[in-house]
Amino acid sequence: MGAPVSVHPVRPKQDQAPDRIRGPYHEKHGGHQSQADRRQPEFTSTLHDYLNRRVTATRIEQGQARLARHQSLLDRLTQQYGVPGRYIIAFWGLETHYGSYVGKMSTVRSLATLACDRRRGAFFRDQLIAALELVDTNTLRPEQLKGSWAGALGNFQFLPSVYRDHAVDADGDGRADLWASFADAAESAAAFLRARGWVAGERWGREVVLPESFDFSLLDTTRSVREWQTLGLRQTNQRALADTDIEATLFLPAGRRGPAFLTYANFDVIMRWNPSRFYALSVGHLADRLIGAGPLHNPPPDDPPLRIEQVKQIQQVLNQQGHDAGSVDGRIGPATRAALQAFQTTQGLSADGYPDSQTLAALGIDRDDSEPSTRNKE
Ligand SMILES: [Ca+2]
Repeated sequence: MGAPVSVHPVRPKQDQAPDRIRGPYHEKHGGHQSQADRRQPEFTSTLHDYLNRRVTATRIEQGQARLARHQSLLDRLTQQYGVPGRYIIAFWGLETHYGSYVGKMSTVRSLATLACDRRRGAFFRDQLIAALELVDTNTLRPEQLKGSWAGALGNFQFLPSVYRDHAVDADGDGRADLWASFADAAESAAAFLRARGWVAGERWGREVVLPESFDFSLLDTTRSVREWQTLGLRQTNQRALADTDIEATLFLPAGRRGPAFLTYANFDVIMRWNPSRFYALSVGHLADRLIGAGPLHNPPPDDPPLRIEQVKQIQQVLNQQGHDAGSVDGRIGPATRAALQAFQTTQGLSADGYPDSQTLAALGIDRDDSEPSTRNKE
């Protein structure tokens, strides 16, 4: 066994995670599985579009109703696993819109096809074996092996190995049924999160505001909340941060014009479910909204998304100029952000590591090319 498997372990580790492995959405759009899997997205997604598609008024409203409906079960899970119910409901809402889209494709067929993939075949072969084990041990009936085109199962879209290792029979009927039994599904999600290190009594993180003049070299660094307070960070209502030694990382996913977040250990636990920081922000923000928090104080700017090809150009130019942006892969991850910061510093620009129009112009990259003709706005 290698590294512990996350619920969606095959997502690229980056901020702008395209939905390449999400079953229900792809099925809805009728994509043939292996084509959908191999298709490279043309555009990166912006935090603005990513959050607006996921943390919608409907999802908040329906989540609040479910949080109330399942309160006693969720209270028990909080006691037992340390994971508050709002997070369980937020994962449920984001994974399958509260059980509305669990997928109907044959898991065996999906995984057998993916097992032939050159890059990730071994991973999906393991998942196929895990799926067959679930039947062999009578955990599942063969006809239950239906889900997304990527083989994810049930209300929380567990991969078969996660189902095998973490599914719980909460209602005591002898089977862990992650479709029909919400108690089983919710307790399994809580058990998975605890197994991946969920810290009871801590939140995922919070939005903060930065002081007027801020040293952007502190981005992506980790220090105690008390130190961040000394450095001038405040709650969005300008109140002081908690006087605590809890370690927090400063994250500016959309540059200085967008929201700033301090993320705590549980943010990393959410990323062990799905290794995308945008996804983790969606879970945390939706969970907050379910208990009455308002929209983000600094909403992310509605910038046009960059083409993957443009990100590659950015990386090439940065590398040519001696700023190490890492491999030219079209993904803006930590190395590219750090290289952008170094470049911005040499240009006298605000070094927030975000490719805004000024930075793109300084890099000699034409922003106008990035405006898609039929941008999908919701
Ligand atoms: Ca059960």
